[in-house]
Amino acid sequence: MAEDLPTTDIITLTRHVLSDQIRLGDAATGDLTLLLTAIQVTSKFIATNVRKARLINLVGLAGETNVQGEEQKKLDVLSNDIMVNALRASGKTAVLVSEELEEAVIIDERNKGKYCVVFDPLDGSSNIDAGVNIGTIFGIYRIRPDSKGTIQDVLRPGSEMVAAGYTMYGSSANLVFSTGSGVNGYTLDAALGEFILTHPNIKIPSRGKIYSFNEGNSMYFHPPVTKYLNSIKYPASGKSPYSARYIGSMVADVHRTLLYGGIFGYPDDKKSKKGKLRLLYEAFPMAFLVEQAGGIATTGTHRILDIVPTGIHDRCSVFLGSKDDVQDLMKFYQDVSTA
Ligand code: P6P
Repeated sequence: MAEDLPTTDIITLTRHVLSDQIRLGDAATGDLTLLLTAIQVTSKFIATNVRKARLINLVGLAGETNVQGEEQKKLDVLSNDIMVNALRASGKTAVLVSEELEEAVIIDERNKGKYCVVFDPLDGSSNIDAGVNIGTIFGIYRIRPDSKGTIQDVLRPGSEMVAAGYTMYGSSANLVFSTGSGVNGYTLDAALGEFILTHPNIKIPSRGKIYSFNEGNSMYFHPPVTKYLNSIKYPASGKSPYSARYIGSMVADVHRTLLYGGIFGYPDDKKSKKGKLRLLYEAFPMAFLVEQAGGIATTGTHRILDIVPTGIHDRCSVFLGSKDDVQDLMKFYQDVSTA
């Protein structure tokens, strides 16, 4: 629960990030603060368009398909352009990776900065027309020392990210992010045009009562997943079964998991041999947040943040959530490896 924040002393995202910069003293140049401010503006802009999409007929197909071969929705295209333009104009970025762009964007010398941003501009877009919560997911690397900013600066483990977050567009716009010292949540006050601190220092419960998997893929699941799910659906005597909650929009499913606990999974299976979710701009940022909130993010056998990407659109198997729940899942993989 958010502590009772005094209404005459609202903490905006900008003020909160600035207080971080002041705390770091001379070590902070202010560049990350300005970058996060630019990202905040993109979230406000995208939120506005998502909210009025139905009114100005922005929903529906844009007539194009993206690198994933998925039909692009108009809001996808718009959100990607908003992000690329604002991040380039910030003068703080060197490399951009977007789910919507086949190649990485290398920023021109005049606008080049020292950060790389990987992002999914509008994740869960298949839900746009149904008015279900969707979101922007982002992760930030600092370019390597002596680098001029190349694709090698983003083909690094998620553990080398300096910040990560998401903005969920639903009944309100919620921006949740971390710069490596815990996780904070902000809610957009549209009248003020400011994200206000509403969820300080989010900590994921050590165990939850919810599992979030697309069980429509059950026939393809590998045995450890099937055995784990059976253990929480048909628990030993005396225990209550878990509840199933699955929205099909990662930002919404992860947001609920962060706040309520439990486990979210999109594992690799016999159909999606490498999994479905993207490593760089879906799994890494969410794993960063979940670990910062005291949870675990794994492929079942490996810590997600330790994976070294080989390509900017790599996929990976994802289980994340409450420490105890994810450790229970991992035991079923260990049983296989020791069998
Ligand atoms: P499925 C949305 O397309 C997405 O990338 C994630 O937001 C979500 O978790 C997943 O795919 C849903 O996939 O196969 O259950 O529709």
